Amino acid sequence: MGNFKLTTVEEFEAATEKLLETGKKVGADAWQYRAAKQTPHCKFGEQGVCCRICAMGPCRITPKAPRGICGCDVHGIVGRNYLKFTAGGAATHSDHGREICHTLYCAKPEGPYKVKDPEKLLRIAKEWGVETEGKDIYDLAHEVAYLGLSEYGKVFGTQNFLKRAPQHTQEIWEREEIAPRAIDREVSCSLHMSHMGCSSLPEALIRQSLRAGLSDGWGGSMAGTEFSDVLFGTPKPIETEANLGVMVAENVNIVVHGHDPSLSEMICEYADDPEMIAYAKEMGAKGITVSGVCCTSNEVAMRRGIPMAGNFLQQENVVLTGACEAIVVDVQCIFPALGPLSKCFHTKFVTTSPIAQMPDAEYIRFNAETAGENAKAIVKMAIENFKNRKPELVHIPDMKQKATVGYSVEAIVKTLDGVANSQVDEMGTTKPLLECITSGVIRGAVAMVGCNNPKVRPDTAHIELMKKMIANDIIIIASGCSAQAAAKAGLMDKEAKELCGAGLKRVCELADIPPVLHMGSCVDISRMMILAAELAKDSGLNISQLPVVGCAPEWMSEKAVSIGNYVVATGIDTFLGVDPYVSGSDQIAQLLTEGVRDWVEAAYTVEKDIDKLGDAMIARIEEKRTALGI
Ligand code: MSK
Repeated sequence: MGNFKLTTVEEFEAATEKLLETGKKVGADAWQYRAAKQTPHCKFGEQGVCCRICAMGPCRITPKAPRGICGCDVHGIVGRNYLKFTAGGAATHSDHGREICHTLYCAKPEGPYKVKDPEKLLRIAKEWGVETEGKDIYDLAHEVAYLGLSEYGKVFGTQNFLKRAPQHTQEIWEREEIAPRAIDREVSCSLHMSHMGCSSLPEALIRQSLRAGLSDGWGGSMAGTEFSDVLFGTPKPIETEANLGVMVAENVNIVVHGHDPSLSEMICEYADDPEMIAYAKEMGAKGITVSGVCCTSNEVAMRRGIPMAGNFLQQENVVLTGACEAIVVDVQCIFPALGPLSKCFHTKFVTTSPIAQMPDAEYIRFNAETAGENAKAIVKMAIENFKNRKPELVHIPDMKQKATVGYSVEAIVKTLDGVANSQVDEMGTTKPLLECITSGVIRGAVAMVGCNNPKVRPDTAHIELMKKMIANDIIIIASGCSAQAAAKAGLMDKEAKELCGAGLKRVCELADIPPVLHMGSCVDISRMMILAAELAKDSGLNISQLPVVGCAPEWMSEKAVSIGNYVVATGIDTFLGVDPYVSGSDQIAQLLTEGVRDWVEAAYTVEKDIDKLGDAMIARIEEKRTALGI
């Protein structure tokens, strides 16, 4: 195994403890203290039985008060809350996708945004029936971007990307009336249905939850992923590093955080500019280091090899190092705590989007038309802040791991081509991967996704489950903060093959891959849907027959529920380690964990015991193999 060693959760925690000590010296608050003050949580909220959708309440359901003032029972209340939660997630992902469509619409040959993957643009144009012959690539980009934007409010029909799914899946969506129409329509329809005096029938509420989820996964998120690839390049395997040790004490440290790559791509461009590097040196630094947190980090790691400082629950830690000149955020998953925390240090907390405005921040409004100037101003601000550091507060934990990232579907197909032990197929199919699965060299795959949540010891569930899966020859595709947990631990180092069962280890060696493949950010779970669709088409099986499951063991956001709904609605069993506030209704819980299987051939499993969750996933994968006779 050479010198390879995973970073343990105990080591993470010891490093965090030391940073919290620094925080105490300057009177900084932290999520660990706030979580303690918020515990125990409100039981009504946890069970989903509190209704505050009209001003007659709030109504809380108890044995003595089994109905709200309007007469709605607990199942209607829990179901409406679940649908609203989903709509929040679908709106968020999809609005991200809309921003990316808009950025593509603004692309120009002279920049700042250019078309970096014209082949992908041509593929999408043909798929959508757009004439490509003899067209200037930028004219085509604008035409396709306009069509992409139109998907949000299309008057008739369903989402264009649905045609990427296997015929059988499309038929299910039609039959069950969950094929998403206009993206915005599914969000507003969800809010309409869950308004006072509309739906309270569990089946109707859960059906719309699946539909709104699909409008995200096969609509807005897919647009976000596909058009980001067109603009910034489709990811290919690339080396990077992960954990706080990627920050460099002698350099100006800029940390990008959030989700939208339009901002972070520009920051990376300008941080690399010789003029800016010279300016940093003039200000006493040796250079400029850009690193990332959350999904913005995943985006720039996959395309540029920018190192990953950490995931969701590590966002405060980057400031606590005392070596962060600027934490620059765009949208989603940003703690408002970063404002007051930054004030305890010299750090500039820079918000950039009208969507995510927060107190105690410097607001530099970023938009596609002025992106270059905005990014330059932010990089300059960080450089000029270097001199304000308090050296006595600087401590960067000496902790990082190597990681190979950048496994888009295209990259996975290309990389695994040639690995299967017989009948290697031509480029462009998933057949080599299928061959590994049907021969049993790989038993199956788990899509590991989602956040951290203080309800779970941070990163433990991600890491322990991944270790368990790969030891059982189950390959992992990971995204979001789950991917970063893996990278920080060392599971994206190719040497992690040593932790695999014999079959997966052999595949890792032959294909020269780590056993946990980094597929990107939260919106990139759409890549996983495309991979599942291709595997089904190439094998002639239904998606639900594939030995593949999804898992979000530490999820926390509304987006995660929307994701779970589209993964299940695509036919993939999904395993959660945190309850989605539905335990108050046995009818809603039954629908999600069993009933929806009759509609979409998959369902949820919720299990807080991580070991049992892992066993259940392996059992499900083996069950599917047995059913296929492989
Ligand atoms: S960033 S949604 S904490 S995965 Fe996409 Fe991480 Fe979850 Fe945000």
